Amino acid sequence: MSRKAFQRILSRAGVSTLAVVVAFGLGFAAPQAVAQTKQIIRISTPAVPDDWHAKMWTVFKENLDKSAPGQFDVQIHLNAALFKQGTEPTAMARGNLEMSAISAQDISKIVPEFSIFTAGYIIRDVDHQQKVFNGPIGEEVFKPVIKKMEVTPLATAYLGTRQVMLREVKDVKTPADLKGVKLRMPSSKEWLFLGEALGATPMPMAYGEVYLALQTGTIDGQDNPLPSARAAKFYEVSKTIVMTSHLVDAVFISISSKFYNALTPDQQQKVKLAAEAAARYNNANRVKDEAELIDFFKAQGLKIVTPDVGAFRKAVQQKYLTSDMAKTWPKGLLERINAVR
Ligand code: KDO
Repeated sequence: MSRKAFQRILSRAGVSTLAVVVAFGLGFAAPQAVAQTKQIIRISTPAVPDDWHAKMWTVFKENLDKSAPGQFDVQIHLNAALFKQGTEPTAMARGNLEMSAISAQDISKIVPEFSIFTAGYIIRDVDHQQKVFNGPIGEEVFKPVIKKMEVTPLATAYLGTRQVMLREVKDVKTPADLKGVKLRMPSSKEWLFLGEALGATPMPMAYGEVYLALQTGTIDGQDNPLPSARAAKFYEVSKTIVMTSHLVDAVFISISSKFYNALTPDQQQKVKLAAEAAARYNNANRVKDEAELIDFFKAQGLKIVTPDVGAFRKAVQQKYLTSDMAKTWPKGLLERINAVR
């Protein structure tokens, strides 16, 4: 074929003259190579722009653009703008979304035994969390996720340690002090169970509605890690933080298996490394924030309450261990999690 004829075909396909010249200059590259398009990676998250697990997606994008130049078009959608909170796993399984950071509660809906990670006071701290999920236990518990959900977890991001925040000034020492408190929880039965275990009256609500609900008094409080409370400005409409530290929370950076399995091994490796870099960035910043934020909130006029964490731990653990949920937990897993040091 002459260069002119080739150029006519390609220009109808939207390929520029420059690309044709370059292709011929390189010794006639195959038309597919010339017209190669980037693979689109759509990301959806309810995270607000100022939060670390929103910013981590830019780290993901930059890493991938660097390691696999020209191969991917990473599109980041924050504030649940693309998919509603909690609907991301289904969207990924169906191939309508490529990536998200999903919660243990999302996973438990399909993989009930994963609910062990939704239980309060099981994971001790960020180091424990990272060791559990990056070690043999992680490998084991992610297998049914990949199999049943058609979603592949790539890295574990520390969301932070959840604390209770209330819109009024209140002294809370034990779960009994939360009796009748309308505590917003994310909308799933695993989350509501946690709210109940804390002694409160849980109210399901999407993350994006929490600020207004606190402002208007539709709810009395909500629980989230301190960095998220700063980023979403919940402190502007709260007066008390009760340092219950009830859940050392994670979100799992995950990818649609349909999409991931269609990548070359080299691309898979690069996507995974980029996800790990994003998680590292998030984790380091959240840990730093958690150490500094108490002072920030105090300066904003909030009352910081140190409750009887032992009383909360005892009540919450008791409620979980005697629940139907615990019956789905693989035998010996709790002991193995506890033994990770
Ligand atoms: C929330 O809705 O309280 C929560 O913290 C739950 C998490 O699993 C996660 O979805 C998170 O919101 C969002 O990423 C927003 O920070």
